[in-house]
Amino acid sequence: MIRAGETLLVATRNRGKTNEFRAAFAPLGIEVRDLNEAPEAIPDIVEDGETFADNALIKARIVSEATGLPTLADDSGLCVDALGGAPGVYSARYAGAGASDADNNAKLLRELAATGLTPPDEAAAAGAPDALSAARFVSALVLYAPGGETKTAEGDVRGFILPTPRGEGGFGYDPLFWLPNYGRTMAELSTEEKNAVSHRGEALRRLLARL
Ligand code: ITT
Repeated sequence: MIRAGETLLVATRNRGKTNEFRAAFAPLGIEVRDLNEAPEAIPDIVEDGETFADNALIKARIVSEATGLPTLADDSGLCVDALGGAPGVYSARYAGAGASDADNNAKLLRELAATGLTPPDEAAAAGAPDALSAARFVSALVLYAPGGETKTAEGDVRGFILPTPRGEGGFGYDPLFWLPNYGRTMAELSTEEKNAVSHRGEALRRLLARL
């Protein structure tokens, strides 16, 4: 569906995701372009699916049909144990439509404080005694080819939510998401390190194995 020397369109306006896809596809000789650079008119995309996979398919199909190009879409989010899996598919708009990453992170810390829960024992055992909850990042990927052929894959990574942000890299909730195996937050990793451990990196390796 996509070969070395070709350009892959990624159905995202999130430059953080684009950076990660660019780093992952460069060694394969595949250039990545996103919707911020798409000259074609792309219809409004309403992400009203109930699952990450539903929303990834919505994005990939709309953009592929509008452009006639094979299109990769990611739908992803953070599922926090102490919040019953929230914000989940609402991660991008947790603090409201148009919320910034800082707004979403602040809301996450407010909601966790409101639970009144004590830090989980597993966090202390993992080396983060002040962590507020265990959590999981999830990514669903859909590669949609003109004509309707699709390949799909999911990935996830477990970690803990810290009470204060750390690191300048990545995007979204990365500064609050601490990885026991690295002893660092996702925002303290390089793009290559993040791709090696992240939900999106895992989903992408699984997707490439299915091509
Ligand atoms: P597109 O729909 O244009 O791709 P988006 O940011 O709105 O961009 P999603 O609907 O998939 O994408 O929402 C994903 C949100 O989940 C994202 O905005 C972050 O808040 C969070 N998220 C997902 N992956 C993340 C990651 O690797 N690091 C930090 N936060 C992440």
